[in-house]
Amino acid sequence: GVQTRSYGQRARNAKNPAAKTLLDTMERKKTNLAVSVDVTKSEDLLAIIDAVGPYVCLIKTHIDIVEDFDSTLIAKLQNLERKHDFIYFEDRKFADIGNTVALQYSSGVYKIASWSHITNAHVVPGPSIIKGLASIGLPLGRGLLLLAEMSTAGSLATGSYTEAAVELARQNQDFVIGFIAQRRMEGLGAGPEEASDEDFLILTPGIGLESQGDSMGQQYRTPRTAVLESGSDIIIVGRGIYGSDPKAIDAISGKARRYMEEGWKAYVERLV
Ligand code: 5BU
Repeated sequence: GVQTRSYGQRARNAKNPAAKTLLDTMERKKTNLAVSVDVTKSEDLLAIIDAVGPYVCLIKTHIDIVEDFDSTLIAKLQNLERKHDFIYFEDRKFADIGNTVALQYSSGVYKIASWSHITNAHVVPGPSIIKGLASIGLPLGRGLLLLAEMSTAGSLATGSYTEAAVELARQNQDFVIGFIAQRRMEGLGAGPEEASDEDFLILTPGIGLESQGDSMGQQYRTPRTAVLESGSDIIIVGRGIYGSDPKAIDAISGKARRYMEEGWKAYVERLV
């Protein structure tokens, strides 16, 4: 089930604008690294994004953990997006009825849909959550990831739940561009030999080279395991890059480069 087409080939076939931009960026910058920047001060957030920007296709945010958020932060995030050529993924994990998620996505303090190219949702509510988010996101050219699996020990998102997430994605291919998952699930169009023109991105968190996990259930696997063995398209790395000291900007750049190289090497090996 490992995807063997190149990111560039897949970009050419992509219909959703966010998926197309993401795949094009990956091919152009030669990176399948997303950095998850989970810090609480906007100054640190901006400095880390600036440091890892050259090495990423995607920056993942949890905008609601920023203590000193104000609307000027969005313009600063967008300046970094232009400077370094990546896109944003707000890891909001929507989980409510369609009407509520449409409001949470478009409104409030964060106005996520206005700046975040990609967001994600749990499938607990069923198809209505996709309908609600699509009512806001589709006209803006945004893309949605469904949470098919989680990286945590004892996750309940397994088996028939994961299969149901795949089925919901298939029914909404204009807006659902892929999954948060630990592997490319069976039956998802994987190579040139498969006639299906469906194409879903697999984004995998829980990636670390130095640590096995944390004290709160997080579990880490290497970029190589995720990309080469499990068919993931994008590795998501947080504390593995900025964890030891969010102020040590040179060390953070160096680590981002290392994860980028590991992820790309595994992808190139997978292509042949
Ligand atoms: P870490 O510092 O690399 O452990 O951060 C991982 C990030 O990915 C963090 O922002 C989580 O919220 C996010 N995440 C995850 O770790 N595992 C999951 O299954 C999902 C999201 Br979904």
